[in-house]
Amino acid sequence: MHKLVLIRHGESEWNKANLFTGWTDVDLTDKGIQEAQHAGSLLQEEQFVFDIAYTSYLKRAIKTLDYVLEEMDLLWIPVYKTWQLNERHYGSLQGLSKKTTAELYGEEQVKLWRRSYDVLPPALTKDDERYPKHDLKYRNMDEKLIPLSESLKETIVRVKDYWDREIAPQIMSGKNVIIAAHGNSLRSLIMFLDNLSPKEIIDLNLPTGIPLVYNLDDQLYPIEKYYLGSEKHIERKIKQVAEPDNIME
Ligand code: DG2
Repeated sequence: MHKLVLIRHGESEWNKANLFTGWTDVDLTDKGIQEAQHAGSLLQEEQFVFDIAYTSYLKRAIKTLDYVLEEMDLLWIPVYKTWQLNERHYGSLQGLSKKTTAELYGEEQVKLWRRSYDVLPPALTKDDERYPKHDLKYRNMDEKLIPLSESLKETIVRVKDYWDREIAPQIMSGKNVIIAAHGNSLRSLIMFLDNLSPKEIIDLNLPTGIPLVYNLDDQLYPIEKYYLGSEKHIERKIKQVAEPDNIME
């Protein structure tokens, strides 16, 4: 049996402000740091050990992984960063308030943009300062791969490509893997791991900073999966992601 742990980064500045974030490189809040540290100590208590870690190019996920590994005294393990685990690109919604967008376009439209499988958020134009090619991180990236907007469908293609090429072979070879990434890049991963339909994926919301543990068989089919932590607390956090206007503490 193989163990895989997925963790969405801790609360970010823009999660707190309820803004569409996507590829915007915002930092963790103090609460986000605490969430990451708490996740690390839970994993430590449960005696998890990782051989290798993966994360995105975005600091909210990179720092979350760092805080987790620090708590576990595993800062020494190899960490691979890739744009392919970045959050789904939210197009020209990036930087807009989720609440105001719902008031302008209606709750239903915003739910389609946030949770549907294949509805694309409005695209950026290449002269927009938010176009990733203007960011140092992506300067060597093939322009054909740089998104102007992504639905979950496009996000899955790039996440699955990286999974098949890099992550799955490591797990198959017996390594324990942790992946620190984002709400929608992890929903993408879960969609193909759990073989969910476009209808089933709509209701999947990932809480910030909570380790999601998968036990996988030799073909990497899930045998069991569970969140680490108090069920009630996790349920509240999931609800908050689904309805971010109802801010709870
Ligand atoms: C959030 C997810 O990404 O937002 O891009 O706004 O996981 O990096 O905080 P993350 C964003 P929703 O799809 O839940 O609205």
